[in-house]
Amino acid sequence: MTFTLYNAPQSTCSQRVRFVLNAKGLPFAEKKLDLLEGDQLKPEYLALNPNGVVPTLDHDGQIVIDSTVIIEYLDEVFPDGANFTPRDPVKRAAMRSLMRFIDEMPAAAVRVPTFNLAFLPRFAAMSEAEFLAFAESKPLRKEFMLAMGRTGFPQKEMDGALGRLRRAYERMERSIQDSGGPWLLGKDITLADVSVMPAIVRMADLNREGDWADLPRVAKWFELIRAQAAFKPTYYPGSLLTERFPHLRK
Ligand SMILES: N[C@@H](CCC(=O)N[C@@H](CS)C(=O)NCC(=O)O)C(=O)O
Repeated sequence: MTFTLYNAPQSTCSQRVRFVLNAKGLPFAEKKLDLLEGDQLKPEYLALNPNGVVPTLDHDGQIVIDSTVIIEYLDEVFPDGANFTPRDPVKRAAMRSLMRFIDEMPAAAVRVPTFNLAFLPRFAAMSEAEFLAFAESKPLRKEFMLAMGRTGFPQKEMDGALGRLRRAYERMERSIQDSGGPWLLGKDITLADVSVMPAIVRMADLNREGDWADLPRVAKWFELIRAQAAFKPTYYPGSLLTERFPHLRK
């Protein structure tokens, strides 16, 4: 049984999959793509993942794409040991609903500050023609790139993203409270916790931990997930944006 994970150290979607593989003790080879260099848009990669994004998992030659699909797949195929899916169908449905919410809200919103703060200098250094060609070649994110442009998202867009993130922190707080915590759905960690983890780590990395300082359950949740044995190998050196882009350090 072999796993190859096509991913990027700082990619939030990749971090979900690394966490689950590490928690389950499943060894995997990593193929690291440089997303700013466009490795994800090369024909050989697009043949594996036509969306032109990471992560992609190769499990004994079978290709699985999309981080939430991959982590659900891993829990189905390797249910023993660390398991992140509730047995109760009602609870499982609640977990999946939260995962959809997470993909639509915090996971999508976090791209705005990420691109504006970290990646923009790379795009600003391109000529307009180079930038347009790069944006055009993205199967999933062409319009996102064009909306950002080489000068970045306007403040209104940044504020909107931070507002959506804030509503996600509030949803987390309520979910932890209603379920009895300390995890989003109660006493056991689930794939919903794993799904939201990278967005929270990213915002803390961008020096925005204060955004949930008034939400004690989220703060406690963040401490707890960082204390998980799988956390450190997932966030190996080079996984934080501030490590690659020192200008973000405050
Ligand atoms: N829904 C996809 C989204 C994947 C995604 O957006 N990946 C980002 C990194 S976290 C990426 O590869 N971006 C490259 C690009 O925008 O060109 C998943 O969860 O796997």
